[in-house]
Amino acid sequence: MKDRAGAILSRRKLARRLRLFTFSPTLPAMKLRPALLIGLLIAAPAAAQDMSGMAMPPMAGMSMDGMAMTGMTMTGALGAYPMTRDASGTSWQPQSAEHHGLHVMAGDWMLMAHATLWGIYDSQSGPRGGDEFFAPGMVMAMAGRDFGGDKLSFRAMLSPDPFMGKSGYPLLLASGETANGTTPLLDRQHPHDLFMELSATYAHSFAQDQSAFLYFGYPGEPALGPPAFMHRASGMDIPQAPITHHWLDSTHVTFGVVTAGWVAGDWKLEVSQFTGREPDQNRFDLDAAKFDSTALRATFNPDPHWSLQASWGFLKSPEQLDPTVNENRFTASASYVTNWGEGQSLAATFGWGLKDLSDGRRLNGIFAEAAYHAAPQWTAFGRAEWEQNDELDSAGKTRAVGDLTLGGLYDFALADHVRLGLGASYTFDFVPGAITPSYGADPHGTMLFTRLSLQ
Ligand SMILES: [Cu+2]
Repeated sequence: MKDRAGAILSRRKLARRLRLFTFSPTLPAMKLRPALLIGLLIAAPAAAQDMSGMAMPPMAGMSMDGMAMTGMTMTGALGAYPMTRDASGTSWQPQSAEHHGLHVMAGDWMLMAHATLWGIYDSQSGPRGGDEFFAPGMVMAMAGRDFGGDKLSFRAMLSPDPFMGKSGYPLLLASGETANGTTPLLDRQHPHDLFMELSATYAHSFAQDQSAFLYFGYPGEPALGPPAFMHRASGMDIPQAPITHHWLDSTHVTFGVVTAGWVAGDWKLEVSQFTGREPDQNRFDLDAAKFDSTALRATFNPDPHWSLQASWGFLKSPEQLDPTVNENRFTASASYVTNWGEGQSLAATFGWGLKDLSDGRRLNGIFAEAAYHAAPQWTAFGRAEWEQNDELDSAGKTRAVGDLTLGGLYDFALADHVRLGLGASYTFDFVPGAITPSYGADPHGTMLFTRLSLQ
């Protein structure tokens, strides 16, 4: 009965939302179908949440506990393993990771919603730094249902990043992508696209723990690298992007991805065909899909605490400003998560990425990051990075640079599924003597931030 009421409500909301999508001038007619689908995905969980805010009895499926009581198995989108293993795209993390999201059953469909909105005051030192306030984040909606062991799921992820402007935010030593289509974005982190993921996944079970899956995303995330930084347990509490983003996980927003994979127990093997070109500077639209690049990834979760992956990708002409250069990217990473007590946990990831460029340049990047929840409200985090970068020095020389970020966050529970966090972080930047003058003495960055989470 509640489901039916929800459906009626969502139909009305849906109509409103679809109008928004249909009138978007940047979407050609042939691309409207995914937009409609996504409108539906976003409308349905939102409508269900509206219901819970009304004078209705709490719904049985509102929490993980509620779900367990109804006898639902919370399995992953790609096979018969615990859902907490699923991270961004088709990537895995340790299944001890906390699962974020509001859950509602609507008939046979399980709907989930999750949102994070940051408000960050950022001050980066020296001539190449700057002071700015910006508000990154994401809103994610998922819908999944079982067909006697097989599983169909949809995911939509949107970001408010484009509203911060094409040139993103100040971040010393960050490089990658462009704000104007003619010069590279340096010492600034690019905004993510409004549409970060619109994807569909179908998984077919063969036996108890074996399955094959097909993932389509436009945009989506190919099988390359660890889970994207804002989706992995060790990185999601850190307000800034890693400077090694383009060495490891920058392909998380790719306009056109098809991934086929095989899950056998704790192993996953997958292959992707995707668009090699990074998103362009117009962050509100959908870029052209080319499917000209390939990636392979092997993932192994030996126990609930660990997730290991190794991947290779051939990226055809990834950079808009360097279109004749192709890239072979190699990555390997290990993630660890453990929980104890109520809301206490430790999550850590170590990763290496190599950009092997077709013009002979070979650039390595390494990062290690951790988030420690001493109590449900308290988080301490840190990230250390080192990379070989050939864009930061205006002479084009390859330079080894690094950073170390330390910070903390306190979360206030505003409601059952809503938290407001206050935090601060400090970054030490390490720059070789040869380019020190342009960064000033003792380059560093400070961030003061709030974070609103719906989870
Ligand atoms: Cu990114």
